[in-house]
Amino acid sequence: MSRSDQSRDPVFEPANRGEVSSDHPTDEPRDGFERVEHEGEEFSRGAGGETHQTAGGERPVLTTQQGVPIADDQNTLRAGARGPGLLEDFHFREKLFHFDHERIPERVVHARGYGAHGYFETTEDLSDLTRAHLFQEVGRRTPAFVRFSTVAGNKGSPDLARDVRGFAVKLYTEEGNWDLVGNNIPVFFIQDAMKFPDLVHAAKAEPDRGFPQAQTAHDNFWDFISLMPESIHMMMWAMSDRAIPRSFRFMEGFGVHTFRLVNAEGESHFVKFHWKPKQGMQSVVWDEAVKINGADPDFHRRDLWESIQKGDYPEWELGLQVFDDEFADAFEFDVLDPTKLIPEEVLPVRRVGRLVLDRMVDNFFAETEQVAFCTQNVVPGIDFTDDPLLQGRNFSYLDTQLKRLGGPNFTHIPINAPKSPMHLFQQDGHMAMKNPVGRANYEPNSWSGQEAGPRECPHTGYTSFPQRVEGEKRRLRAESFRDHYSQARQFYRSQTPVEQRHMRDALVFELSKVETPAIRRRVVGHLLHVDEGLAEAVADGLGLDDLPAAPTPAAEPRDLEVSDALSILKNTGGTFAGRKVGVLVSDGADIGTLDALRAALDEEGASMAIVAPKIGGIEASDGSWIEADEQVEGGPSVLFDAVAIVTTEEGAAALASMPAARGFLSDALAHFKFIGWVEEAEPLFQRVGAEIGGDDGQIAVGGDDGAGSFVEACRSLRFWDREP
Ligand code: HDE
Repeated sequence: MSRSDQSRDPVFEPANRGEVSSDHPTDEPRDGFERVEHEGEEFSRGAGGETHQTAGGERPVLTTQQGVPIADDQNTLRAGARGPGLLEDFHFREKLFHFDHERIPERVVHARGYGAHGYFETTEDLSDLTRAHLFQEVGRRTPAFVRFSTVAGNKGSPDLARDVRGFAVKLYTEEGNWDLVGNNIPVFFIQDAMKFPDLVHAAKAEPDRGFPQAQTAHDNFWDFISLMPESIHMMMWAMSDRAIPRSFRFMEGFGVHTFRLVNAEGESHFVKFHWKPKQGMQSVVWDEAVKINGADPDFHRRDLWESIQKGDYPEWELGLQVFDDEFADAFEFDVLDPTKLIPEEVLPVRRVGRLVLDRMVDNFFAETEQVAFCTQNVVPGIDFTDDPLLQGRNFSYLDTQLKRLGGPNFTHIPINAPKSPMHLFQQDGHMAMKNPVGRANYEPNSWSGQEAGPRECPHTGYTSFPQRVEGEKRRLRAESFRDHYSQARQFYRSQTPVEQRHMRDALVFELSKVETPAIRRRVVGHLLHVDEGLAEAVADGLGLDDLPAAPTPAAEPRDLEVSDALSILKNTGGTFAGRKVGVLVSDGADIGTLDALRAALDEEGASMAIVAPKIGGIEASDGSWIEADEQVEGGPSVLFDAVAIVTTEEGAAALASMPAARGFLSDALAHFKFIGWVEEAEPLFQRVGAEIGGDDGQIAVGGDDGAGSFVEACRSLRFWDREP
């Protein structure tokens, strides 16, 4: 046989031709295709009308983007089996062309994110305050899409980076889309949008070396912070446990800026938006965050995915702080200054609705990646204020979408399109999919009926609040924005001692990564204005010989009332619902104890995962087989909110010889977790140098009440008394 004949050799026949793959996830034809019967054979009919015979009538035929059926997806078209590829191979060319263009620019900030669908339900009629359609009636539901994110890291960065979290909500109201593009921290680093590029450059990887990734623990960030006193308040939040949330479900969200609500009479009130997690608040400890990033860099994604998959839908209440000019004038800070908050004790948060996330996306790229949030997306009844950061954002977001999504028609992508009717004369551009129908593409026009197209409506259309504006055209920072330390001090002093320790440790950790001693000293100088005790403790942690001088403040810091709402540990919710216990087991583990644990956790709305030496599982005390959810190497205790050790003595001894099992227990102890135990587990405790039941955070889970007592203790989330 000559070489040119090889293609006829069966060995070189295209693989799988005409075969049906049995692992195709669904029998359903692709979206937009209907299945039809034709002369006894099944066909899948494309939207364009052409028909393709399915392989064996079971699966849709693979096609090109043009809908042309493909016979061979395994081999390029060649001149002879060992010959050169041919230019006319349109299928190969199209496949590679498309693959080569799969990436779009990642977001310049908030690149790493995870989204879910849900709805917002109004629980209080707000028609006296705003004409926004979604707030007009109790029980009204508005579809919502939420994207959570970190800020500094690239798309592939780990979830547990110490960072601010984005909390961006798109509400598809009947009068258009309202985007509330917030964070999990109620204040921002800077007061003027002019400084945003500098802030982000300083926070992200340093430009000469391209690292560190998703870290503020480096010179550039702290250099910038130390030279920008207005950032000190938010810096304190970023050094608190707010920046290492347990997961998206356990964090608050904030609109940050002061906005306006405008009612049908045209009256305006100021408003600050809050999202309050029904699940309570919870964070991890730093050492845990570091380890989670290795054990499961997608920890937050997985958490949201799993909770929605199992029907445990995360929920937040929408809270409003509503106030008028009189309050704004009397309040001790400028309500337009985004580095300041209004304490809840000064102005209570009114709960007016709930946000429920109940559906994951069908496709991550199409929805979560392509979703385009814009602060300027507001609806009638919601308006802006002159907060200089908000004004700058209104400019920036549209701009960034053009770059990221490649054209002005990104609103045609389903995730961005309003669910209310759109009638406009805008047309054409890249990827236009919704051009106006008919003759008129301008206005005014003298056509009539359908031909005439839409017209503006002064009654129902969006009208801006007619706020008076005056002043000289200058580049100025308002005098009323001068106090940079008082609220930072208030934040620190509102924390529990445990949280204050964590902030001190975070500062020492971050500043110890800063190579330039002068930058470390400058930061400690600022801390003297926040709290002297804190400054001294950080100086000590850094090994400074003396305390640096405090910089001269623009405004002398004041002592403000402590605000309990600012602490996480004062607002954990007192429930263990939605949390997960990792139960380390061995062969022969007592089935009664395991069953009781599972029942008690079920009742609480929590779950449990079996962690075993082998993923295949174990044989329990009654001879039944229990499958493992994690093999101990891949299921370290950092992935769980609490743990239990349910083994035989022999099993515990075997586990004691495994570093991962020892780490499971010693980390749980070091991270202040509640630990359930059975006596037989003692050899493992001994091996890690711990006394079994040695503190009140360790609870015997055997016996009649063991499981119940364990779950009850877990409601406190962590046993902080173990902390030295
Ligand atoms: Fe953003 N921000 N931002 N930001 N921001 C973006 O828009 C910007 C700010 C926030 O999940 C970008 O689509 C400027 C404050 C979230 O898709 C960009 C300023 C707050 C998200 C942008 C700020 C936020 C973004 C990057 C200072 C909290 C992710 C990609 C004036 C209230 C949204 C994009 C998502 C994203 C600009 C400050 C929250 C470049 C100029 C303050 C949650 O447009």
